[in-house]
Amino acid sequence: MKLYTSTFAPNPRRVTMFIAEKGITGIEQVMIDLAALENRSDAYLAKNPFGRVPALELDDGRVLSETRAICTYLEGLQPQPNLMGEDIEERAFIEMADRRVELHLFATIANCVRHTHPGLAQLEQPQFADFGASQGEKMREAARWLDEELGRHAYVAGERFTIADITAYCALEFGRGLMKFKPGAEGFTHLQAWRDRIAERPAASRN
Ligand SMILES: N[C@@H](CCC(=O)N[C@@H](CS)C(=O)NCC(=O)O)C(=O)O
Repeated sequence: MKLYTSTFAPNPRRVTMFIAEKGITGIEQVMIDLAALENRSDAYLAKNPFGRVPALELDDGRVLSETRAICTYLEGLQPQPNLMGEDIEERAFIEMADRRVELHLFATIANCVRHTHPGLAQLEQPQFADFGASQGEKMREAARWLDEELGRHAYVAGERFTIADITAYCALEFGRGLMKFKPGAEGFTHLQAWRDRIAERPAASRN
């Protein structure tokens, strides 16, 4: 299998962190240079018509895109350590947490960066600076929600590490780099403590 990925991009990082947590080996990584718009080349668009990374090319040539779908596939290939839920009930609650994080935290950080950062201008046209700024405010609402959640339990979806922690961590790291968002500095102490704990996991280092 081949994973089409890109340095510093948060969605590919979700997959590489998922792979590292599971200890999966043998997936070749193919770097797509977003700055050079390699993702908009005909060759890459033939693999993923939306021109986004990550994408996982299976050994039979089919290409799977969408981060969560790739993780679902990898979880099925190598079920342990389990990151997406052991039974239907746990799977549903982890999916709820993961989707909430993706839709309310990850997406608002991505939109804020894509619409306000000059470095993203060639990927996001047109950029709407006001929309980007308002997404930054909505991100703080999601951060407040997550901070409260993490005051009640140790991990995003409950008492154990799951895919929802990976999604939240990769979102916050992207926000830390490009929005200079530091949860602790804005009063989100549970979120900061959780982030610092996750950062110590070997899989959290760039892989
Ligand atoms: N919904 C997709 C989003 C993937 C995505 O937006 N990837 C970004 C990098 S983090 C990308 O490829 N950007 C290139 C572009 O905007 O042209 C997923 O879950 O994988």
